[in-house]
Amino acid sequence: MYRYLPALLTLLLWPFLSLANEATAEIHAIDEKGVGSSLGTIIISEIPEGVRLSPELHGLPPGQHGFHLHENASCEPGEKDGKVQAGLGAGSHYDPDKTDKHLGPNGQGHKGDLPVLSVSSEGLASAAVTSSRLRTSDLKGRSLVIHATQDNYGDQPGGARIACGIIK
Ligand SMILES: [Cu+2]
Ligand SMILES: [Zn+2]
Repeated sequence: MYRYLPALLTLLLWPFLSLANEATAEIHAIDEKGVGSSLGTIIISEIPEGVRLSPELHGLPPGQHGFHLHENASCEPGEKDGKVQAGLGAGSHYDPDKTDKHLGPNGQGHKGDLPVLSVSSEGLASAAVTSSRLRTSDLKGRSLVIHATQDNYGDQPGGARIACGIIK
């Protein structure tokens, strides 16, 4: 009996163990007035290569969008250059190494730089993206932000912030 105990315990504790490595964010439309309606969820799971972000989103503009992990747990508007703008409460791209460089998911800059999010002509995003530079523990208590336009992993991270969710 006792030799089966470790296996039995693992089996019993498995839901808790796997939950510890999972996180979710409910994504909302945002604008300069605040946080709007829900557009769906992104489920984050830890994989051997890093983390996988699996979106189940609707109501987004078709095309490719800059997509990043931002440092703060907020999707509220903020003021910059004397103008109120959507989602500034999320702060900058997650950058624990203080590189101050936006170089994309395979660069050595911001760890929060994710692969672009692809949205279908129907406005749906369902293709998962992965990051090899993050673990689930980096993501909890921060936010995911979707931008209006494409990210060139250089001087154009994607323009205005159009959708955002706090990771729990
Ligand atoms: Cu961003
Ligand atoms: Zn960046």
